[in-house]
Amino acid sequence: GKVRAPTHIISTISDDRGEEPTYAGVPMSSIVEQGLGVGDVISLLWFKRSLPRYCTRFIEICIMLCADHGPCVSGAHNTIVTARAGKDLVSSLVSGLLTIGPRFGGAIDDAARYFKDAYDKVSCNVLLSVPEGLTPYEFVESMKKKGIRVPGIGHRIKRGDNRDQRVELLQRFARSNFPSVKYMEYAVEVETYTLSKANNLVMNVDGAIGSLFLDLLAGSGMFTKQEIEEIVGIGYLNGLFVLARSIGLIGHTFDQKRLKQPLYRHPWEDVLYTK
Ligand code: Q5B
Repeated sequence: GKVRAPTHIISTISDDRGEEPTYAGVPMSSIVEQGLGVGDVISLLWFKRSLPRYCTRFIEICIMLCADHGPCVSGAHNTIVTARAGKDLVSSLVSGLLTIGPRFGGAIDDAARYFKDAYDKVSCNVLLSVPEGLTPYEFVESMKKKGIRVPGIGHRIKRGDNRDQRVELLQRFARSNFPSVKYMEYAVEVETYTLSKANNLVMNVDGAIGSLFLDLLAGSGMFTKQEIEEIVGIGYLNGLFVLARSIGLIGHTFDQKRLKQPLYRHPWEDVLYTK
């Protein structure tokens, strides 16, 4: 018989060899004819399955809400400076994307990891009737002892009395559409405790997405426990912020070019020169 030459790449998410491309086995025509959206495409290409409508809608809401947050945040600032240095679209975009990380936008995966770990410990202890569960108070204090900031908590401009509307929108959607919001409720309890310590320690958009995605994974019935561990372990969820914010960063690049903005130079007066 025929002998297959050894392959150097294994790919399981898409196929372009047939008459039309497929995403996780679903032909492009079917995606278009069924009126599916970008949330469905993300479900197919990232999670390799079709998810229920409320899940794909949630993914789309995350993308829309995180698309931009003004010119002053790290990512937009870098993109603007790069575009004003005369660089092309891709350079301006990636210079902004490179700021996404543990402090800015890239705390979603860690928020999911820590909230999952802490909540699962609590529920496990409750089930086993073990008296010492990891309460939100103990979780926050244990993080403090380790010198780790709670991912998904804290914001530069949002406060207890000026909450992030994006967080509220996501939570409202989940409360009305998700079968269970146990991880989100746990994160809210964590926030209640952190807010009692300082007014800037609100739940931020990373914390809201991280905790709610745990609820989506656990409550939809579409993922096994092992798959959830893998998704959280590999770290899929920062991808939502990266994808979303790319929309805004591209917009900032075009804005600077359209406005014919000159080379940026930071003013001397705003630098503390010291020995
Ligand atoms: N403290 C976000 O800090 C920020 C604490 C904490 C315990 C915490 C900080 C943080 C975790 C990472 C995270 C996502 C760096 C943020 C985003 C997208 C965005 C951005 C936008 C968009 C802000 C003052 C005191 C200190 C700290 C303590 C602060 N955070 N303690 N756990 N999590 N969060 N990132 O304002 O005793 O004085 O030493 O790292 O979730 O990125 O719009 O801007 O859409 O673009 O710099 O929304 O919270 O506060 O450093 O002056 O800290 O609070 O230890 O205590 P700040 P600092 P002490 S959403």
